[in-house]
Amino acid sequence: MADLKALADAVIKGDQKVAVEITKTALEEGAAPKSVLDEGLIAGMDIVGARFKKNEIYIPEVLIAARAMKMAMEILEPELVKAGVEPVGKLLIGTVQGDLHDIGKNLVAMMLKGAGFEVIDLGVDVGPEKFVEQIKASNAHLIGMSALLTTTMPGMERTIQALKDAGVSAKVMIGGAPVTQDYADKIGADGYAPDAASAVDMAKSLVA
Ligand code: B1M
Repeated sequence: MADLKALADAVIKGDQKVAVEITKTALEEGAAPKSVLDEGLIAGMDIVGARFKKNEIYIPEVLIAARAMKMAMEILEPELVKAGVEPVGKLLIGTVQGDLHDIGKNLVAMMLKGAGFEVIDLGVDVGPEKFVEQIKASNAHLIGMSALLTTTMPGMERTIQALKDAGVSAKVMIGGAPVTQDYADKIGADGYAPDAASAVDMAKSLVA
């Protein structure tokens, strides 16, 4: 039987080729897609997240690991759908209006995918109206907003207000270099995370 611990190790090392090979072999041998996800890909990304939090590894290693996970997910995803496996939660994410920074937002999105979330990425420069329109269309449980400029942070508050006005009950999580817990509290966000690994913990607690 394919070694799912070796799959987790391949993700941790960012070895795309091995991650894809083991995923294919595991499925061919009849492993349950959910086990491949939980014991292989998510187990690997959990360790990556924990090491990133402890500053044992840095952004480039996380991006490489996330890429390996993404390649393996492309093979696994159709099998998960066939098997009717539900994601941990559905999250809509975007960088707020006027802001084009997306490296941190992409990292958060990748880590959340690695943790089993379905992620709909709206990209950059996302205005309140688009967040409202897309949350209604997707029925996502969570909205994630990223801002890197002090001048674009108020877009988070405007979006929260627009969501309230539209009667949307999805939880809101925010982050980005200038964003703080105090700011999150001030504008009524449900959660704040200082980094991508903490964003996974926060998202899990918000959908629990
Ligand atoms: Co710009 N930029 N930039 N920039 N840029 C900063 C942010 C800046 C601090 C540089 C500086 O002056 N020292 C400064 C902002 C000052 C401020 O407002 N306080 C700045 C500025 C001023 C600008 C322009 C206005 C410059 C100009 O044109 N005059 C301009 C604005 C354009 C716009 O957006 N409208 C601009 C443009 C750019 C580039 C396009 C050149 C490029 C962006 C490329 C891209 O993203 N595709 C760029 C870059 C790369 C930076 C720096 C160098 C790096 C940002 C980054 O990617 N960090 C940055 C200076 C710096 O930080 N050293 C700077 C790495 C990334 C992984 O971290 O995004 O913080 P970060 O994400 C972290 C956490 O914050 C958290 O998790 C991530 C991973 O741990 N997180 C979340 C992020 N989002 C989250 C969401 C969550 C939870 C956690 O929940 C949903």
